[in-house]
Amino acid sequence: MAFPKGFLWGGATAANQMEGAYDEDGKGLSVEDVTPRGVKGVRTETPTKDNLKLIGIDFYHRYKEDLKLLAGMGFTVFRLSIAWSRIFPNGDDETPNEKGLEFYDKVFDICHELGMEPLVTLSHYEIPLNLAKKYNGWTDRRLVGFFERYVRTVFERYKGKVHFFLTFNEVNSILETPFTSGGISTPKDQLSLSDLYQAIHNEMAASALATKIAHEIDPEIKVGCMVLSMPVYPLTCSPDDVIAAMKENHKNEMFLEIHARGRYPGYMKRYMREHQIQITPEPGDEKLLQENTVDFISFSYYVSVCATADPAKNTRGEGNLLGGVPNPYLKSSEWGWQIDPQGLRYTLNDFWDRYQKPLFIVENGLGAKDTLIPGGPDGMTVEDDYRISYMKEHLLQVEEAIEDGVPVMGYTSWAPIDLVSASTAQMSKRYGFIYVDRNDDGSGSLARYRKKSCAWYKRVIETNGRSLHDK
Ligand code: BGP
Repeated sequence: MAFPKGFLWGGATAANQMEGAYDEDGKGLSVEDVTPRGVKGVRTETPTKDNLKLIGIDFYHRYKEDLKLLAGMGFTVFRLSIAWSRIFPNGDDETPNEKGLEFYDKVFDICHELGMEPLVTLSHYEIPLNLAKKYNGWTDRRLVGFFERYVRTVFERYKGKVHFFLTFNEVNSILETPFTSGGISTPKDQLSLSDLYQAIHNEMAASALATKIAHEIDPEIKVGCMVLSMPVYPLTCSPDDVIAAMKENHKNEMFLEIHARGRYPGYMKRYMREHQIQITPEPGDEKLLQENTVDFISFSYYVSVCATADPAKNTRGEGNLLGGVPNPYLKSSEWGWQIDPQGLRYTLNDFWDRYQKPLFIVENGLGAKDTLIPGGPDGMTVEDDYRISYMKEHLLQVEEAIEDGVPVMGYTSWAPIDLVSASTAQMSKRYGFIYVDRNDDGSGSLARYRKKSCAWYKRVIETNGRSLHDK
């Protein structure tokens, strides 16, 4: 029996992809409200009707029913994010928006009534738009102060209600999507490496500061970093490819080194030197990072990729924001993301070997097209055996890692209920155990229907993973 007692089972979501109500009760605009085509798409000046996130799946008004459906699967944890712009509409406001705070009070209270521990991301691709426009996002050190005010408000307000916080969602994705991840308005092709790494440094300082403040306000709080994990394998066993893969991995591992060990790794100093990257840390930053490492490491896991030193083979496939050379041994999802369950076992072992911090898988799942048919407990359903088999394969690898001796705190699948995709802003890229009747053109009743995977996951949770071995 591999999954330990108390293993946290649940699902993961983000405010901007689910809540809707983008301008209700004093909420300000976030960067997501002006990116109707997803992270790599165009930006608009003001929100446009074709942006599905403005309504999302209307969680803001349906949270009670939705939380009940999730708890119905036996969830013991529910990952969600707080929309920063609901609490500080412009990001740089002096005082918080009470209505925004009240909303999350209600959500957290219901989570507890239903037996689910909230796992809260403080910043999940939804930086207040004003901070992007006025300060160029995290390139400006003043954001550390604004973030400090926001997190202090949140930690104080929800003291006793939230015990697990994550600072920045997929913090390393800023390398690829600086606007979505870092509120950086400068187009990526014009952004200097110095500005990019200054923004990263500012986020690292803000993350350490948040960890410090959380522990001061409530020593019971556990703070984790959240990285986009994506093992990079050498395309061949040529030593050149091995080094190419090592260098690609370093770009992402740097974020873990800083969060878990509190210092910039040597290879990063070299990279900065060789690329003439100039950043200006504040006095005291070194100590701040050193003294406030995270309590645990959380990560998303969807894909692995390859790297090669051979320019002729250096193509780029699709994959969760950060991509790489496709692996000839793996199959892909309908969106071209390569599926590699063993990569999850590998990642868990790798992170544990290096950092010796408890690990939490806070995103993993299959984005697929679903067909609604009559049946199921709600009159309509989806026979999503492909999703069940994806999750089963991955969870069996989590079990292997636990057998390997890796301490895994929990698993929250992305996303337990269909919501708007981050990369493509589609509804049709569905991840849920619960179907939401909304289409890419915005039509649909928003009704919820439990899919076949819903009963399957319920049983996995109820048996603490033992049913994964059912014939
Ligand atoms: C991660 C994000 C999520 C989520 C997920 C699935 O990158 O943290 O917000 O959306 O991937 O990606 P997508 O929605 O693009 O399919």
